[in-house]
Amino acid sequence: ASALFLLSQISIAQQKKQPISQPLVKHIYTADPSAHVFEGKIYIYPSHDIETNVSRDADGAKFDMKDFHILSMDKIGGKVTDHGVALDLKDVPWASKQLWAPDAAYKNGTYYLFFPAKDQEGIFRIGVATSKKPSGPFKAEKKPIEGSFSIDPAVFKDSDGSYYMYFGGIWGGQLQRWKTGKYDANGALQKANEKALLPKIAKLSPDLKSFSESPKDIQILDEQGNLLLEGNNDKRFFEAAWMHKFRGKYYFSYSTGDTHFISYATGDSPYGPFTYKGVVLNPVEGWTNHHSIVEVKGKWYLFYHDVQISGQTHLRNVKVTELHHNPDGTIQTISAYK
Ligand code: FUB
Repeated sequence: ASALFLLSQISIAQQKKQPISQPLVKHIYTADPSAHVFEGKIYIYPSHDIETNVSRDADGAKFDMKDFHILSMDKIGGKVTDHGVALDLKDVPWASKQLWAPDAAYKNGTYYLFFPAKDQEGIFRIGVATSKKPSGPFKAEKKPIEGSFSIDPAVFKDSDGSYYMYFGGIWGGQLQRWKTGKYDANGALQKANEKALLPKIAKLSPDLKSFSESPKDIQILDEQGNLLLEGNNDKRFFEAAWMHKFRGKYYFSYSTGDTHFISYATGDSPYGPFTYKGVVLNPVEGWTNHHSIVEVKGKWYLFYHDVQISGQTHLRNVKVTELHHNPDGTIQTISAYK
């Protein structure tokens, strides 16, 4: 019997899937990596996960992050530098808690850090902070972006020099509370047979500190041209919007949340509509899945996270792997384990 037991243990060990990539840093927990090439280096703008006494709830209270650290590296696979605290919650006049997934942009000698946080009323808003350096430190504006709400800003610079912010997230991200355009604390999630809630886009003003238009819905359609339903939860938008452009096409990618995929949909305009195309990244270890897609020296990379170091959903670690577009423009699905 003991020999049989040993054999079964060996076979379990053999079956345990091996990660395809290792955490970029191990001295702090990091998540939601938004990567950009600035000044010839790769800069990563992640959430900074921390241990907390706050209890777990369905709204993500356990993600109680209090600052941002920015990471950089000269090349993929190179040494990773942690530039220390780039922005602290206590220095954001309007914010009360939960610094969630950020993004960054550069324009005319200034770097911009965009980030969600709860305001004094517990409502998620999106703020902006500026610096002369991509690594910060960043100085926050006194108020959140007027008209902003929900979470997960992703700022995309189009080829014509226009900047757009994509944002939104359901469940803890509160998008269901904005169905009427006004905040409703009782706003319910959609039912399975109702149309799924849609992510938002707003063009940014020339100084990148405000919206130059009211946020609009981003339509995600199935192959038949119909809007996805809430019941299509293996395909519909949940959170973690990202935009990249490849050979003139716009690729809108996002997390499906409770089904844990990073999916993508393509279109011919930054505003969409976008047609669902498939999966970029299969579920990772840990509940959340959040990514960015960036071109570095002619190759494309997926930055993502899992919970390899901690084994706990709220203590994540960022990673990177190469991403491939097929000749027909589709993306080869990545599995983070082999
Ligand atoms: O990191 C906090 C939240 O978890 C992010 O805003 C979501 O996208 C999810 O990754």
